[in-house]
Amino acid sequence: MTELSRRAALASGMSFALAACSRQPAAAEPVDGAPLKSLAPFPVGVAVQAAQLGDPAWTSLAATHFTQLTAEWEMKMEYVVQADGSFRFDRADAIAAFARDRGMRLFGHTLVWYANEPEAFVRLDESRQSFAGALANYVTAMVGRYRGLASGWDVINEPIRDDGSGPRDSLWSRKLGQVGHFKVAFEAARAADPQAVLFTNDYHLESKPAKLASYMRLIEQLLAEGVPLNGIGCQTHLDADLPAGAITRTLKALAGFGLPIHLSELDVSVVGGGLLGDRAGAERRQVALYGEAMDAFAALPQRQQFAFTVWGLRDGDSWLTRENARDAPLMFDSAGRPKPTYGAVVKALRGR
Ligand code: 9MR
Repeated sequence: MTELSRRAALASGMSFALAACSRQPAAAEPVDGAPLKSLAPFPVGVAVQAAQLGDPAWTSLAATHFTQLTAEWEMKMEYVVQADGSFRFDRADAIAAFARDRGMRLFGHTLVWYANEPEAFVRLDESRQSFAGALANYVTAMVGRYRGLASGWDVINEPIRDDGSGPRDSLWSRKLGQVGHFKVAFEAARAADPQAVLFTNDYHLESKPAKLASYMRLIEQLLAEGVPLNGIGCQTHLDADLPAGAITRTLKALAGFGLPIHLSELDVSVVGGGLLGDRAGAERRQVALYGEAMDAFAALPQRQQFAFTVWGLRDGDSWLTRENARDAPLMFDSAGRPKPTYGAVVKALRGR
């Protein structure tokens, strides 16, 4: 089993386990401030797994603060594309219905990702045409199904190598070319929903200047080639030792394209990075980074503020705490109580 599929399997099993054991009294309302959505003049998003929709503590806390949902993994090929090549939409539909019923926006994540290479695509014949047709068919099915509800899509996720040396190789780039696979996916998405904002999205742009530069070069090239990309995602998975100023510089640089920016997957690990062993120091830096992230996002031109999204609601919901139970990367603790990171975000919103 690959690392990714191990994590995916773990995540799916765990999410049900978490839902089952968190049927407790509803979480306390935040004590130190108004709901985020009443303070933010732009959408505030949170990642969701379908099982969490059956957890009243999760749904009431999420609906109190957030106005947009991103499926954490159930709208990816790893769940949607089955071994025989057919698609299953049950969980994506459940998430979409919840968003619609609560008046929230849905954000589509993600259509094409190097980490998802389903067997049904791998075994397609070598003909470039049929591979392109199959990918376009998938994108059309997904984007068309949620047209009018999904405000945007991560069309291609994580295109840049970790060392920043250029775009990654993947099944998609090998079959269709680097720019070619962007063209196929973005053009199909654009045709299926003319209104949705179409993103590429990546991580560690704040801590790796070479990766940021490479990401920006790719975006420049795609725009020059006429790829209908019109949004830029900055995941913002951080370690607490990230120096002050890095988030602000990164968002400013990305905003230079003039396109909508999605701060798309914020969390700050207190166990990764160079502050291991200094928990109090890591937590102080974590609070400061949450504040800086909101300050920097709120400082962007209004028309570029697509959404500010956190990658999970409560610490116990996070992919990071599934990897290391000592981590606590989010704004609410596992009981749903607001943490100092939440306070920093509220303060940044009030100080705009
Ligand atoms: O948090 C997600 C986790 O539950 C899934 O198992 C995993 C594989 O689908 O993906 C995680 O989310 C990733 C996101 O889709 C892309 N950026 C990095 C995120 C954390 O790994």
